This record gives sequence, C-alpha cells and structure tokens, in this order.
Amino acid sequence: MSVLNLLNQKHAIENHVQLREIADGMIIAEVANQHALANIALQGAHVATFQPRGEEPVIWLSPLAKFAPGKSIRGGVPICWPWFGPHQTDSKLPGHGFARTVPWELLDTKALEDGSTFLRFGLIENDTTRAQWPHPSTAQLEVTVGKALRVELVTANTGSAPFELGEALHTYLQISDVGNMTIRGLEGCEYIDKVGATTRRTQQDGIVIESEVDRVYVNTAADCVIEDKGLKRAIRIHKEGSRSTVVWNPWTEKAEKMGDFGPKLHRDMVCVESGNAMENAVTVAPGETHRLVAMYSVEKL
Ligand code: TA6
Repeated sequence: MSVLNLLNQKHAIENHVQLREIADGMIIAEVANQHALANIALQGAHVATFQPRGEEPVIWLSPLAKFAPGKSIRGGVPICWPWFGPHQTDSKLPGHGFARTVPWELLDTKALEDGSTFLRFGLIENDTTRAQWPHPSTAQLEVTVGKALRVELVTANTGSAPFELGEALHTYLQISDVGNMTIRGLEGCEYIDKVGATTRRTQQDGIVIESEVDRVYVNTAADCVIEDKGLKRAIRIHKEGSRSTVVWNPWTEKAEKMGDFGPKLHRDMVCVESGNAMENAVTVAPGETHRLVAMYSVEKL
C-alpha cells in the first residue's frame, strides 16, 4: 500500500480531512469542514492556506510559491525553529532554522465537537537536524481549523541540559492592498528596526506600511489587529507564550529579487509573526515543555 493510502487509512476523516499528494511527492493535509478550508504540507508542518467559509482567505500564499522537497514555501505559516533569523555562529546554516524545510509526520487528526478539525504533526529528527541542533528535544505542531485558525508550536527539552530557543510562526496575512491597512496593538512598543542600520526605536501610532518594513517588536504579549479598509474586515492575531512580534513587508525592490514574490505580490500581504526572537529567545529547562500559540480570526470592521 502507498504511503498516501496508509496515511488516509489512518488519518482521513469524512467531512474534515484527507491527504493528497501534489507535485514532487509533497503530501498535503486538505481540511474542509463546516467552518473553513485549509491546506497543510507535511514538509515543515506548513499551514499553506486558511479560508473561513464566506470570507476571503486570511492566510496569504504566493501564487509563485514552490512546493518542492527541502524548499521553503512562500506564504502560509512557516515555522522558524530552533532559531530565528541567521544562526548566531554558523552563517552556513539555514536562516530561520531547519524546521520549515524538513519532513514532519502526521501524528493525529480529530473531528472536534464544534465542527473544527484538529491535527498534530511531529518533526522527524535525523542526522542532519541533530548536526544542526545537538539538543535532545521534540517539536510538535497542533493545528485547529475552525472559524479561527489556532496554531501551537510545542517544544520539549528531553535532555539533561537547558537550551536557548529562538522561534516564530512567520505568518503571511492576506490584505486587500498594503495601502489600505493599519496594524494596531504595538503602539508604545520598542522594536529593532532591521531596515538599513539596525536601530532600536519605539512605535508611536498604528503601523502603516509605505516602504520596506522589517521590525522585531520586543517584550510584547499584545494581540495585533490588522485593519483592512479594502476588505472592510480586521484580522486579529492573538498569541500566547510569545514576547516578540515581527512585522515584515519586503516592498518592491526586495520582493522583485525573490523568485517566489514577483513585482507586485507584496502589496497583497503583510507578515505579522508571533515568536520569541533576539533578546526574547527563551531558555527551555530539562524536562520543560514550552508552548507558542497564535490564533487568527476575522472581525467586521
Ligand atoms: O521575519 C522577517 C525576516 O526575517 C526578513 O528579514 C526576511 O528575511 C523574511 O524573514 C523572509 O525570510 P525567508 O527566509 O522566508 O525569505
């Protein structure tokens, strides 16, 4: 029996989830329930799409995204783990860690009483991952697809020494146009501005994007709300277990240089990433389990 058939035999649930194989042997968990539609690639446990029924997509996926083994997918909810940004000491290691480009296994699926669908994935360790991250640990992702999307990244320290973890759910949100939106929730927060010379600043008002933005807001547990006048909706990003929020839009010049963005697609998205980055990296003690949660929901504007 094929891997796909075995996976469906074990995990498919009528009116909730089935496994599909797309180009290059990539397996996708396709969720379709009464509340929403979603697609999650087993590679990277990468939530690629999320669309509540009757709504425009909430999560943005580049039309130029490549679904190929070992390649990061542009859009969705890439998992940055077990470090955020460049590796602190070895520039040859992948930016944002390896979790988003290695195979994860589907461990469990459930139909919940409220009609939502629950899925749990586990990162598959191997010599390559252990060579980059020599700390005994497990990483699991729990996804609940309902009227809202809930994503929980669970890191357990199974060793005898503490380790420092950098992480983020690097989520791309769909907007009508970058000129139509304001991000609320980070007023008064300090941030590290990564555009040009790295500078520490304080956010005064709501965030309006009119050029490249690459900011790590630190020491904040606040919800963010993306107000989108074009779609007459707001997207709320609620988070738990996170002290950093990253806001990113590459703008025209950077986007054009990326093969999976194109010259205008950056106008349809903004990244609002929930994590623990830079000075907010977390120390996970032996035997401790650390949970990072993000929830994405739509409100009328
Ligand atoms: O989260 C913002 C950021 O760190 C930017 O600096 C940019 O590198 C972005 O992530 C995308 O990174 P990626 O490796 O997915 O192209």
